[in-house]
Amino acid sequence: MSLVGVVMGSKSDAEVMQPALDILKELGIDYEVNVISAHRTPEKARQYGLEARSRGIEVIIAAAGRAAHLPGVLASWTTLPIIGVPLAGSELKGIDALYSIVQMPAGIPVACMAVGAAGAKNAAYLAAEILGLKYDKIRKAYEKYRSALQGDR
Ligand code: RP5
Repeated sequence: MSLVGVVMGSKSDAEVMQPALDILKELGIDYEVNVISAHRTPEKARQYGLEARSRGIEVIIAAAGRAAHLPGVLASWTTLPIIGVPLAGSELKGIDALYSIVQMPAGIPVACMAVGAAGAKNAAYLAAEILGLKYDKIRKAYEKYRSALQGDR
């Protein structure tokens, strides 16, 4: 059963989000991937948010570019933690998506990562930290990764 739901606003977001999937796999975290647009397929976004918890999802990573309302819209339909990843690719190079995600009005939180690939990677690591509170296996896999960093540089 998938613990992490990775949602992206467009198929065109898949390449930059691949590192997140690679990291989740390396850490032994089951995940699912869906392309859902908050503006093109709003009903799908609503259903996803409403049903995610009952399907066993515990953390949602939501990535989008431009006026990136997907993380906030999903957050409006669920109380699961939402990790937003702002993506570049527009004329504004991700500043638009960054501001859209990081500037959620008070009351409905969305965690905002860095723009692009770094954000995709950190979204997976943050998901591991959250899930590690409950799952020892995930915490240990994540701690192993963190320990290995100490010999890197
Ligand atoms: C957002 O608009 C998506 O997340 C994507 O980053 C961007 C462009 O999407 P496409 O027009 O390439 O499908 O909704």
